[in-house]
Amino acid sequence: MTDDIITRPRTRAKPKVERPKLYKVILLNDDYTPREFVVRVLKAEFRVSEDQAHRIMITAHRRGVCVVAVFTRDVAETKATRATDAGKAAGYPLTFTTEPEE
Ligand code: TYC
Repeated sequence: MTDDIITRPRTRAKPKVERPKLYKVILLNDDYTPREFVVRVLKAEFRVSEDQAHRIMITAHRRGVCVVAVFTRDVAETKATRATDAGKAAGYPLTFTTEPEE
């Protein structure tokens, strides 16, 4: 009876799951947007704490740019656009860009 055991050939393909490429959202410094406004936009769009938003804002202010967070491409682009539009709607040149991670 043991001779009748049929074993399935192990031919199942190894599932190939690609890790999606991640994109950085980058905050650019400018001379006009008030600091508190930058902090407010960071909190609203990126759901960071007051403390974290302040750190990100100050880093961009001092160094010219700061990486806010990384997301999949669609999410990064949507958030960067929404955050930039929030500044534009208030009359500020606040700018967020995206860039693929190395
Ligand atoms: N530099 C601006 C000011 O002095 C504040 C600011 C910080 C603006 C960071 C943009 O990404 C920015 N009012």
